[in-house]
Amino acid sequence: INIHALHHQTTIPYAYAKDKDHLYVRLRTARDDFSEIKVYYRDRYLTKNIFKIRSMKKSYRDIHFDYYDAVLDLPRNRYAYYFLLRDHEGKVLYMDERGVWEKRPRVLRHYAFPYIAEEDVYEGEDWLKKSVCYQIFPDRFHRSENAEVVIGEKKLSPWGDTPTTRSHFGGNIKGITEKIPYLSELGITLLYFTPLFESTSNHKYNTKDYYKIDPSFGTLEETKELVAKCHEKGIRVVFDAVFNHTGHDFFAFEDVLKHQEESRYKDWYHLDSFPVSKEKVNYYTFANYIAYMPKINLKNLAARQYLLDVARYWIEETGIDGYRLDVCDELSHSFLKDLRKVVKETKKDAVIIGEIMHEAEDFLEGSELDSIMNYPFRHAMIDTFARGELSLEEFFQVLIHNQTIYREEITHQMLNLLGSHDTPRFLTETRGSRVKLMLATAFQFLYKGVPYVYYGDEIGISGGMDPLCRRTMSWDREDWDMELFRFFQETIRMRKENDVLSEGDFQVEMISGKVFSFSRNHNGKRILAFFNLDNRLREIELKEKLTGTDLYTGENVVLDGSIKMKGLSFLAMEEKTRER
Ligand code: ARE
Repeated sequence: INIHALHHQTTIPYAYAKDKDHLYVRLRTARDDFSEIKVYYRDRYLTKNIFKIRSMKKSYRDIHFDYYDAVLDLPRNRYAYYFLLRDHEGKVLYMDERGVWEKRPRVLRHYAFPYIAEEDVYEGEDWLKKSVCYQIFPDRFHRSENAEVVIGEKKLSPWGDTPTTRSHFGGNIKGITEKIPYLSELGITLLYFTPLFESTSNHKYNTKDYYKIDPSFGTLEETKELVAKCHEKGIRVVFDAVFNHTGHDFFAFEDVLKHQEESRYKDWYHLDSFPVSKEKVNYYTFANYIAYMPKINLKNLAARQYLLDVARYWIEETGIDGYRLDVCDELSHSFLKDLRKVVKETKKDAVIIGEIMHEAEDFLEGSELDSIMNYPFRHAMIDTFARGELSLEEFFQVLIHNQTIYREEITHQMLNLLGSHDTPRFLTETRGSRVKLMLATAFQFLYKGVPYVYYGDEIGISGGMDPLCRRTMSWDREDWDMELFRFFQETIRMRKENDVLSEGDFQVEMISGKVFSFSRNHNGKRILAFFNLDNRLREIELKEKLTGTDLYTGENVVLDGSIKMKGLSFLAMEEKTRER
């Protein structure tokens, strides 16, 4: 037994309220060390040592560890508990608040989860985990000629040209509304737009006016119409909120530039010295020295209130379903907690998604965000599906780690993307291999978490780093990779028809060279998927005979003792209930 591997803590993700009547507990051990683990628990005020006992289930496993968990309940939700672990030879260990005991001590000093306060409970957002997300970069999606837009001095580039950092293509809000039938045809259910508020750039991350839709995109009325029509079609909408920085032409920063030390807005920013100057960039900005994006000082209560009002305004005005927060990891936790209150008060089931490219446990405990853009997932997919750099053992190590650092609900709500407006497109990462894109997409949709499609990936648009990943969408079906498009449609349908994919667990079943299989299990239903990432045909022995239905074709599948897979292929099936 590896005692060093044993771990429990009374905080997330090892202990937390699942809902107001249930406590989730987890224990980590070295892989394969134990045959049985039980949790003993009782009301913490009960003086008699009469414990309820629950066997713990092995819910996760990675290269090094097994993770056991159980859900406990007690009438008054005040928990005292300890663990009993039995190894394969029958040897017993105990774990209590003080650590691991090889010999049972006279008194076990139990762990305590003192009380479940209902107002602290995070239950997750059901609609979010069932979503299929689609990201749109508004300047590049569709240009309607019937829109009320003001292009001003800007010269528009011809639709289809290669974008530069400065090009404007004239995509607009009405244009998106006109393409709702397309979005329905594709099947997506959640739309995320990069910023829409007034701003001089094509990407609009330098906000000039948080209360105004950019005139080149359209009007408030057109925006309301877009959201309402999306809702009619069962599509939720999330706006981008840039609360880390403003544009340098935002009124408060302009006031600072004009009145300097006398400006009543000087504390809205982080200024190094006076006079503040855009040339010297003697103030904090987004990243370093990006003069046109001065960073907001969220410690300042007036600045903070301003942004909270903005957040409330757009939900009330348009009915949107939440926000994606730009540079979220540089906003303060205290601001995020306030923001959550405002957002939830305004719309109970609205969500907050953070743009955080790294691990984000602190943000995802339940009092701040509901989800993040899962870039670690993207990196793992590129390293494995596009480049074949990680072994499958390493790949799953990364993915399981990415799940086990969060509480359960969050793992179902992570936005699992293959690319975005800030990264090369996946098809470019595969050097144009559409088969690899299809395999990665299939995996993404069969995996745990919300699948996320970057506009145009579904028709075969490629493109390297920003600005090349921001090409215009094509509306000429002659240009499309129709096979790819139909594949995306089918994959989205498959996801939506199978709740196991949005609710179920994730278990790696087999790894053999470049072939692997995994299962998703929920309420007695089981989906099994096999992938062959090798270019060559591979035949793999199976432990048992498997029968089921192919999720794509609906045909019966019988795997009698082995599975033969063509190079770069996959099979997803719902398994028939096994007779044991
Ligand atoms: C411009 C250039 C880029 C350059 C960037 C930073 O075009 O090539 O990388 O400046 O110097 C918006 C525009 C961009 C523009 C940028 C600045 O869309 O085109 O880029 O403004 O003018 C970090 C942040 C993350 C941020 C990315 C871009 O953590 O928040 O960088 N993403 C958001 C938006 C962007 C937006 C902004 C922020 C600014 O999604 O579109 O940019 O509002 C490591 C780090 C990450 C880092 C990442 C990439 O992984 O750990 O934290 O992300 O590298 O640099």
